[in-house]
Amino acid sequence: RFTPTREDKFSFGLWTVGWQGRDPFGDATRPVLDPAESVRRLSDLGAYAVTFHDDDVIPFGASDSEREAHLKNFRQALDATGVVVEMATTNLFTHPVFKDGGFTANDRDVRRFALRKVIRNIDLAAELGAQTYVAWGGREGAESGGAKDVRLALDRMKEAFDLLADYVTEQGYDLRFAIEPKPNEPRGDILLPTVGHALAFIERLERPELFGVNPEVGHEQMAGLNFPHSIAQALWAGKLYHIDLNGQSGIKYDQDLRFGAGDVRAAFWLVDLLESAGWDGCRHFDFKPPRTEDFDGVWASAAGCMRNYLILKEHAAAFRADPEVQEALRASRLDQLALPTAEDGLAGLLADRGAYEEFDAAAAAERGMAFERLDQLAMDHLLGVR
Ligand code: 3MF
Ligand code: MG
Ligand code: MG
Ligand code: MG
Repeated sequence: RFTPTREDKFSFGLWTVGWQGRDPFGDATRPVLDPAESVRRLSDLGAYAVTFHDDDVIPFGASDSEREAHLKNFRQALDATGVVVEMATTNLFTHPVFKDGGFTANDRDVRRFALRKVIRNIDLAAELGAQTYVAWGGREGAESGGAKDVRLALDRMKEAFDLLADYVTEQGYDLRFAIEPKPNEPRGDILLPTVGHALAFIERLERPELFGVNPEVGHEQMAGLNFPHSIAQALWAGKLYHIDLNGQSGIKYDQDLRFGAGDVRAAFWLVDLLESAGWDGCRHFDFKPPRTEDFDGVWASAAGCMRNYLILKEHAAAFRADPEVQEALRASRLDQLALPTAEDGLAGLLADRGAYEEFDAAAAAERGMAFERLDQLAMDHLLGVR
């Protein structure tokens, strides 16, 4: 029970289990982890796929022969385990050259270097069979008002994504982009801070169909937003191309707790939403095993992400199947929300005296919505007492 299988399509970033625990106040607490070892251990735990930044597999500045050796080692582990690569991304944030950003750095030569770095890894992503290319613009932002002309920076961001879309189209790659929003950290303020900002930006691109979003639980919650609501809007727009699952406790630094930790109620509604929507993407974890942990703790943390997803999935399914819940949903008039407001059209609405002239607003105002009973049923299911 709650044992992951490949069919669950769980996926992990190599940088998650590979995080050495370096933070702004402390040094690494764990040694370097060989990506091949990560692939093997994640495979043993039941994961289906891994994802990576270029620099997670090939250290920045590696020579061509070093690059080949690192790739060979990584490929051997993939082949031996059957673990697949479903997504890849570019590190445009660690090296000091990106201190003012990649696609929107004020320095033009840095922007050109950033684009070439992305294109090089897109070739590798396509070769390894990834279907999604994530772009998190962690350094695209500012600490002070005069430092960034945001309208010009958005022009440069659009220019970069348009060029990348031309590139994958010309190469004939079967690859879509997923933009990952984040409000702040490491920059004081980051461009495209929320799912909503990213969705609006995508519509201004030349090939919007190639772009969706990669929302991360903690990133929206850092801005005090309701993550399941953001995911619902992304699904509604047909733009949920990928997801970063993790845990976060409220508005503070990016905690990257294992999935299910932090706001467990948001996690419950998220799993309920993804499962009832039938979303078929990988359940991808972007978490950080806390720096208190040794490697046993790292693997326990990774296993916990999958276990919590499966527990919540079972509880959400039980919630939806419960006859008392179905009755409570009707009492809360969720069935009415599914009906068009004016299937009789504008003329019908205007001619309907019951809609306005004879509408009894006082009586409608008196009707309770019965949401508290419904939510307690959810709570009972979430806590496993029903
Ligand atoms: C930072 C992040 C990133 C992105 C990654 C792209 C290092 O808060 O979430 O992880 O997810 O760069 O996938
Ligand atoms: Mg992320
Ligand atoms: Mg993050
Ligand atoms: Mg995070």
